[in-house]
Amino acid sequence: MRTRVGIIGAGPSGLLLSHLLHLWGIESVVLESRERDHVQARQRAGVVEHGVARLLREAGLGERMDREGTTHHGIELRFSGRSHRVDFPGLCGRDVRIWAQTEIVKDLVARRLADGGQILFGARATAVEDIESDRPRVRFVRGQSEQVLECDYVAACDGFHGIGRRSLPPEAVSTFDRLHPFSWLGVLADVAPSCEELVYARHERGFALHSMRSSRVSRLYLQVPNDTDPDAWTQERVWDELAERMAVPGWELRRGPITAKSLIPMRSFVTEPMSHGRLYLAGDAAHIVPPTGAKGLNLALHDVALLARGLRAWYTRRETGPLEAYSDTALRRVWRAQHFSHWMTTLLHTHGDAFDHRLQLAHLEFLASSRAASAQLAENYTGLPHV
Ligand code: RFL
Ligand code: PHB
Repeated sequence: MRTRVGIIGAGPSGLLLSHLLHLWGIESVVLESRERDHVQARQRAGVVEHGVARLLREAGLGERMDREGTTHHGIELRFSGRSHRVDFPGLCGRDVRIWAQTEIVKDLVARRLADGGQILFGARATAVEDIESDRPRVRFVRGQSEQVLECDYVAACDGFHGIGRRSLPPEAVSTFDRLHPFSWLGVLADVAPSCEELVYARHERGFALHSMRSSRVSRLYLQVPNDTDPDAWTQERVWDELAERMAVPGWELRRGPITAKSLIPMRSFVTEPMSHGRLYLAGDAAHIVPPTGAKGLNLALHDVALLARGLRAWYTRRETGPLEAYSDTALRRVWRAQHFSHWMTTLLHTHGDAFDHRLQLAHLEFLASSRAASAQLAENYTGLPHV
């Protein structure tokens, strides 16, 4: 099998890359180890930055996001039993869209298939070879047969556990890693959200986050120890803990049946550079951030927009500059997001000793009283256009 761009992974990054290339007349094949139903059902991110929402619209993928998603003009920070609203448009002139990653993936799969795109579900890539030549190849297994996809370029969009990153020569890459000593217990509940905007709460018992998926479905998270067994958390215990950590006077948490529970590790990770020869990494394959800053999905989509532009410059004008600049350009945004995600994580989670807790509270008080401090949060959360 032969194509121009071989893409490993049908998560948001692989699918958007394939779609953007198609819009510019560049053929690709997507290899995805899981089946379509599984890919479309995974519960993950929910916040789409201002610029990423525009990118999706420009790519013809904004229609359902604009009809069914909602625009959020701020978030609420809660600490010491009080609340501080960060007003995005007032502080930085931008907003965010609440639109689940699962929905973005559903739209992308439907659109690629309607456009005659090739997504091979159940096709697990096992090796990427000859990346230093101009004919790289991806070996993959589908059913009982082993096959080879020959390409001009390979894009590894296969997430943190994929094979793309491991196919870079070890001597050519550096990695930066930090695993936080706590995780999130994420739950999905059939109940109307108890707030109009996302609530990020810092509490002595640990962090809590209230997000949403629709007017009838809430998405909530609790900071828990790394070795937590989600089954040890009964529905009642989850709700009691959320209510206690998010409590402010006059506010009540609505409860309803919890339909899904999972444990989410909090990790920061970066690979440098994000390319070698004709193999390019994008999204979680190259970097992951703790979800407190809501950046994982956004970074992934920024990466592939950049990579698609580089490939277009090559195929339409034989220009190599944009592809050569891909890694450096992407990494500037990645490190900005790493810093913001790390900062939000250490600001809001219980960790360290009493001294650290006092520092957190001092910083939260500063955020609540300083426009400049709040503006920094708003700029980073809604997405920096110039990075
Ligand atoms: P994805 O979404 O992980 O997609 C990678 C795809 O590659 C496939 N794959 C392979 N296919 C073929 N051959 C192989 N050898 C393969 N190995 C893997 C996988 O099956 C998969 O379909 O990466 P992508 O596209 O880069 O997108 C990144 C985002 O998914 C990610 O950054 C965010 O979802 C991160 N994240 C969250 N971000 C937030 O901002 N807020 C969240 O609440 C949030 N929750 C999460 C998350 C990531 C999670 N993972 C990856 C553990 C919750 C979870 C559970
Ligand atoms: C989500 O809706 O899943 C979500 C929102 C904001 C975050 C993390 C996750 O920071």
